[in-house]
Amino acid sequence: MDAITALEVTLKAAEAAKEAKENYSKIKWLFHYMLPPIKVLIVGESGSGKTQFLASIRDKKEFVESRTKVSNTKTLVLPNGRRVEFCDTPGHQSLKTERGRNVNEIANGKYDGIINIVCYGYQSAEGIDTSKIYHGGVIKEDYLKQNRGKELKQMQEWLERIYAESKVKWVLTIVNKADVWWEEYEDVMTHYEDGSEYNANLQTISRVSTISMLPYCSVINPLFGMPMTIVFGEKMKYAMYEQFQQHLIDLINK
Ligand SMILES: Nc1nc2c(ncn2[C@@H]2O[C@H](COP(=O)(O)OP(=O)(O)OP(=O)(O)O)[C@@H](O)[C@H]2O)c(=O)[nH]1
Ligand SMILES: [Mg+2]
Repeated sequence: MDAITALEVTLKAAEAAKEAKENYSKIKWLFHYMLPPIKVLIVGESGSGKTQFLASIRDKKEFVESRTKVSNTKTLVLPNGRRVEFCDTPGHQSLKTERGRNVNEIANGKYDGIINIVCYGYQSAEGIDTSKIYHGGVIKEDYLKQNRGKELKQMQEWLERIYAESKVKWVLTIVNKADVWWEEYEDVMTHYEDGSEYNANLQTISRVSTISMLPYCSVINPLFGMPMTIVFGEKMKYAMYEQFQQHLIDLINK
């Protein structure tokens, strides 16, 4: 074999190896895609941003404005091909029966993970009289405290369904609306971290679950039309999205 032929053979072999590698990646992706989807239940108080969160991770640009009345399922395909099926539930107190159906399925082993959407009391509500919750351009502490109490109360609905028989392997708390509470970062984290009442509630299920928490922003928007101090931008929002995506992959691969 002369030098030119040897070079041609080497180049062809390199090309074939590249093609084989690409095909292998495609087959691996397809293999992941064919696996049964990971099932995740999304819970949280009305107005905490469950539906908007789901839109943000599925790269849907729509702005969510109305309360969810009926639970519904949306699928996300991860970069490696793995499908994740999210069940969005209605958070309003009057819709306890509707979401109760999904919460009961926790005990039946349907869900692999739970995402609890919280927002440090900055829940929005339809038809709210804003004059009752504002004072001097800031939201009244009473309103926020009351909402934080509702968050704690509602989590009991699903916590008590996670017994040893349920398949739930992880519970992730998404502290949503970072654009709204960003300047209170320390207080917000302390409210949900180790040592808090919120965390103590979660620790009651620590034997069967991985418990974690992430700050998040689903959309940058003035709450109740209140003027915003621009300290939080799209770059930070995207960084939080990327952190969430990686975290979800890690939880699934655990
Ligand atoms: N500023 C800001 N607003 C948000 C964020 N996430 C959600 N919202 C807004 O909060 C409001 C409530 O969001 P939803 O997604 O409807 O809340 P939900 O938890 O699905 O409420 P229910 O369906 O009633 O249970 C909407 O106007 C959202 O656009 C966020 O990260 N930042
Ligand atoms: Mg909703």
